[in-house]
Amino acid sequence: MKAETHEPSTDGTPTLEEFQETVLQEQLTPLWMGALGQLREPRTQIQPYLWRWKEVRQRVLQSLKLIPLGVEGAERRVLTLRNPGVPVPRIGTTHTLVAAIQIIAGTEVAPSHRHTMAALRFIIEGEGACTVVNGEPESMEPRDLLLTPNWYWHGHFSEHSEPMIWLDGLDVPLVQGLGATFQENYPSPDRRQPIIAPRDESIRRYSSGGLLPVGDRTANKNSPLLNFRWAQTEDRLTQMAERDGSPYDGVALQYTNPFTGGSVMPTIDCWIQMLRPDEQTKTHRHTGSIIYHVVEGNGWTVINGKRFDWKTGDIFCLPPWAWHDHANASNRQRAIIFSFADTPVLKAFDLYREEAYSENQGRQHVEAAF
Ligand code: 1HN
Repeated sequence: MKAETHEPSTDGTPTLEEFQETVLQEQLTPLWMGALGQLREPRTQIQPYLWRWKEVRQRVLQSLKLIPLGVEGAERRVLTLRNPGVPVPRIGTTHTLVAAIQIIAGTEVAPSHRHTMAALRFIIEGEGACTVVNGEPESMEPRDLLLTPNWYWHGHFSEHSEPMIWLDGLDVPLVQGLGATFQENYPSPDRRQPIIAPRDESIRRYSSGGLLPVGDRTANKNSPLLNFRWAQTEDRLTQMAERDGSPYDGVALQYTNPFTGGSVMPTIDCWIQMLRPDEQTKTHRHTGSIIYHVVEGNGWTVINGKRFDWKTGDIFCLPPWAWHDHANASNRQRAIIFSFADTPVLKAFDLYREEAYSENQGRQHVEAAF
C-alpha cells in the first residue's frame, strides 16, 4: 500500500516513480509498465514490400561488370533484398529470412564454403552453371530449385559466357537471432572442393517420388534430393490444376523431403503455386513469414489492405500475421509463384496459427495500391 501513496516514506521505501526509474537503470523492467501489452498478438517492424525484377535485374547485371568474383575478389556476387524495416547494414527480407539475387558468368568460380544458415536457389535465367554441394555438382536450369542445407559445403561455377542469375533464399536472420551463425571457408588454397560424386546424382537416386533406394535413409533432417527439376514440378502443377485448388492458396504444391514427406529443410519450407486464369484467393493470415517470387504471369497480392501488382520475376515479402490474398490478373494465362517460408520452425514448436478473414465475403478491402 505504501508505494501507492506516492509520498516519501519514513522507512526508506522509495516512491513508485523513484522505484521504476531506479530499476530501469538496473536492467530490470517491471512487467506492469506495459511490456505484456506487446505480446497480445504478433508485432513486427517488417513491412510488406515488392522488388521489381526489371530494376533488380539491371542492378545485378551492373554488379557483374563492377565486382570481380573468386579467391582474389568477392566470395559471392550477391545483392540481398533488405526490408525497409531492417536497418543497414543488417541482412533480412523478413525477420527470419533473406532473399538475394546472385550472378556468375564466363568461367567464374564462387569459392566453396559452408555455414549453419540453410540456403536454397531458385534459378531465374541463363545457362551453363553448377552448384557443387558436398562434392556433387548440381546443374542449374531455369526454374529448378536447388538446396544447400545447413553445414553442407557449397560453391558455384560457370561454364558458359551467358550470365546465370538466380534467387537465393536463406534463414540468416533466424540463425543470427538464435546466436548460432558459423561459417568456414573450404580449406584448400584455390577454395575449390573436389568433385566426388557424379553430376546430378541426387536426381537419379531420389527424384522418382515413391521409389527410394534401400539403405540410403539417414537421420539427416534435410532432403537428399538436392535439385527439383522444373519439368517435373510443372507436370505436377499442370495435373493438379485440373482439380480443385485451395480457396486460400490456389493450386499449391509443397516441395518435400522424399524420406519424410515434410519440408525440404528443417527451417525452410518451399512451395510452388498456380493461380488459374481469373483465379482470386480468399484472405487469411498465419504466423510465419513468406518470400514470394513470380515465376510467370501477372497479378496482384493484397497485404494488410495494400495492393501489390506483380509480374514475372518480381519478388515480394509477407510479414508474419499479415492478411493476404492473391489474384491472377489474366483471364487467359496461368500465373505461377514460387515461395519459401519459415513455417517449419513455427510448426515444430506449436506456434503455427492460421485465421480466415470473415468480413466482406472473406476478402479484405484494398486501401492503397503500390
Ligand atoms: C551465401 O553464402 C550465398 O553461398 C548466397 O551462394 C547468398 C546471402 C547472405 C549470406 C550468405 C552462397 C547469401 C549467402
